[in-house]
Amino acid sequence: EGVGVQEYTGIKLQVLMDELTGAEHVKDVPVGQALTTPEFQKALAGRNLYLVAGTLRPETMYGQTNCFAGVDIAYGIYAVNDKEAWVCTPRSARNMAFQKLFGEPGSMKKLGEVKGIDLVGVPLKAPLAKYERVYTLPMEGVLANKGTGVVTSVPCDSPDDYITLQDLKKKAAYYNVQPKWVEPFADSFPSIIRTPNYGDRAAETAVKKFKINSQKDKLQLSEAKAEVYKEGFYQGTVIIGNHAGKTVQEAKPLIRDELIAQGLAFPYCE
Ligand code: A2H
Repeated sequence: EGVGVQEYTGIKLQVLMDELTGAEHVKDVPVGQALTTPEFQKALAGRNLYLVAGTLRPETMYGQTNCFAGVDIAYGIYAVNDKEAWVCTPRSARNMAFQKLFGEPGSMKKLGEVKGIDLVGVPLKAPLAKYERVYTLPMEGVLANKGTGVVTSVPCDSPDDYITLQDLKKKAAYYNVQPKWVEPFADSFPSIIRTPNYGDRAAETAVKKFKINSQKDKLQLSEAKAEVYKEGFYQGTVIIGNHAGKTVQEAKPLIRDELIAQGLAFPYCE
């Protein structure tokens, strides 16, 4: 671990609460039950609920296809103000409290708890994503002690996200994951960044180049990640959205600032 401060962007993915109880959902696969209990709804008191994902690549948010949670991770649900509550690890919530994200420095109000497994299938509205709704899916590699413990998935530019989504597409019924939570997204995701050596789908190119077959190929994955990161950051051009044509280095702070100004994201450090 380096000594520097890691500057994340917290991305707010809004839980589509109305849909959790709606007919749209598969009745024999109950979803988000911990979030629909009368007790929790009472504590939530009409606030909008968000899964907050920590990312280092805010400029890729156009390419979000889903959100990842760790099935065994214990998340807390914290009031931000009267209008919002956030789902994240207790560790990150403490950091957020000291970064004054919940009002007075250090102040925190916990409304409830939820295990990652209970978030699988929860529908979300992801900022800048082309899809009206994306779903929460399980990922083995989510670390409880990094970021918020919630990872937003960009298969176009993250080898981890790409291979996990492909794994889930192959493995039907893994943690009750439904095909409709995965299939519409796994191959038809949009391209965000053009690179000279890895094309417009850098993560997919790298996964093939390094012969990665599943999430278990950890060594090749870390090489692929490093390559894609370098390629995108130093040589990438954004090809979507209102900063299309700018280099990644130019566009990144602009897109980040816009997301923050629109209340769709926040700065988070650790
Ligand atoms: B990145 P660093 Cl497009 N567990 O966001 C595992 N991974 C986590 C995490 C956790 N608790 N919290 C965040 N991350 C991921 C986008 C992205 C990311 C792209 C490409 C590369 C990339 C979309 N996922 O990261 O160890 C998040 O994924 C490559 C490293 O603090 C976050 O940024 O450097 C990144 O890891 C933070 O990793």
